[in-house]
Amino acid sequence: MKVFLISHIADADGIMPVILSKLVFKDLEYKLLENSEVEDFMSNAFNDNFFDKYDQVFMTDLCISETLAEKINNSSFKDKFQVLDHHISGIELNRYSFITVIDEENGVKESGTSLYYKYLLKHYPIKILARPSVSVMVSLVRLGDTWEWKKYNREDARHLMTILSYYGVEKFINNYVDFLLANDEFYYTETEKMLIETDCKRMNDYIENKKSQVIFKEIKGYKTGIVFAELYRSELGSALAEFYSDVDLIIVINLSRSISYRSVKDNINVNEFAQSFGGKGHQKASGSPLPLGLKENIINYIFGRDNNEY
Ligand SMILES: [Mn+2]
Repeated sequence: MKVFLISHIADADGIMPVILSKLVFKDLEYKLLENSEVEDFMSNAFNDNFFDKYDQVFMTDLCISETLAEKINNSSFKDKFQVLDHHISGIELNRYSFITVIDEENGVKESGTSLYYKYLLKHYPIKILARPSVSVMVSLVRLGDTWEWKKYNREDARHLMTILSYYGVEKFINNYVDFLLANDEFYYTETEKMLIETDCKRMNDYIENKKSQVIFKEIKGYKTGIVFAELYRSELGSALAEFYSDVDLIIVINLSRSISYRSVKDNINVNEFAQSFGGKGHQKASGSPLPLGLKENIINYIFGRDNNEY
């Protein structure tokens, strides 16, 4: 069986489905994408009949637009396509047989990885999937991605993100495929533990430093705190949202990637806020793409002025 997987490039929750797929399917190809790239990739692939050569196509931790879902629903592609996502912004798409969006079930927050794992256990119940090393790693990814690790004090769940950022995507995948094939129990190696400890200190320093760089601004009636940062986006956003308790939400602008929105307030829905800027996500954590032409505008702003304007 030939399988194609499309998943989210941004974090462990998007990468873990590749690892699980490699354990289950011999003939696998995959594509990791940013949220902003999904629509183009999928419409092109769909229009070019790219998926014809595959028996099954999965999409995890990402979702497609309603327009594309409608098109797929009117084609035979829907019979071999399965979307498994946990971003609440796509919840209405559950009416399509090939789309499953679950944000939370029975009080447990789901993630792309946890939904995919359940799907694989049900449809491809091979032995290795039931190994504690696999199920523990899946639950660590879920705890880390949904921030439930905070509720249960599971710092070790966030460490997977640290390892991912050091290893990079390809090495992370290869490393953990080998690890899960070889080990019944999940653990961090001595080298990884050292890395985690060093990185933790670096992250705390980074966050501490960013606290003084926050720019406060009211946007669409919300009190926001804005910061430019490329590293530790989630932790930074969340730490700043807690630290500056008078702001409604924190905006982290990563000029290399995208914009993140974080809040710790019950009455604030950053998914709605993100949607008004072309983004999406969860109630307390969302993102939106960088506007087109932003980098060019910045360059022009810096270098495009006349001499006497400096
Ligand atoms: Mn996710």
